[in-house]
Amino acid sequence: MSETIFSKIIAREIPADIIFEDDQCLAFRDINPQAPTHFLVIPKKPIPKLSDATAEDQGLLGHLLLVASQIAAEQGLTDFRLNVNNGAGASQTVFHLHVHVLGGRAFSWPPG
Ligand code: DGP
Repeated sequence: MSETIFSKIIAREIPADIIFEDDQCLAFRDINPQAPTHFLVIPKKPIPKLSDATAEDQGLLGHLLLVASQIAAEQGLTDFRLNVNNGAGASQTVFHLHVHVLGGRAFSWPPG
């Protein structure tokens, strides 16, 4: 997989407002927030997009969701939205899997 802006954030080659890190993942605030709270949870493993994940990534994918929920609670969020864009047609722009976590405002349904 080619290098992305997120692999550079993992490697500390470019700065980010990192709010959580463990051996499997990193969470940092989105540079272009779409809600009062908007952070991204990414695996350290360079999976380009969700549909590239395999059965061996099952535990990692679950971990990303649990970390997202735990950080949301730490940020004082009770209601929040998770979003994963898979592919350019779904508005994915950075091809390193990431879970958007947004909160602090009301969200409509269906999403745009
Ligand atoms: P997506 O469209 O799902 O691929 O979302 C990519 C998100 O990544 C987008 O909301 C903006 C964010 N982003 C892009 N470049 C950077 C960066 O250099 N730093 C941070 N913190 N976020 C970034």
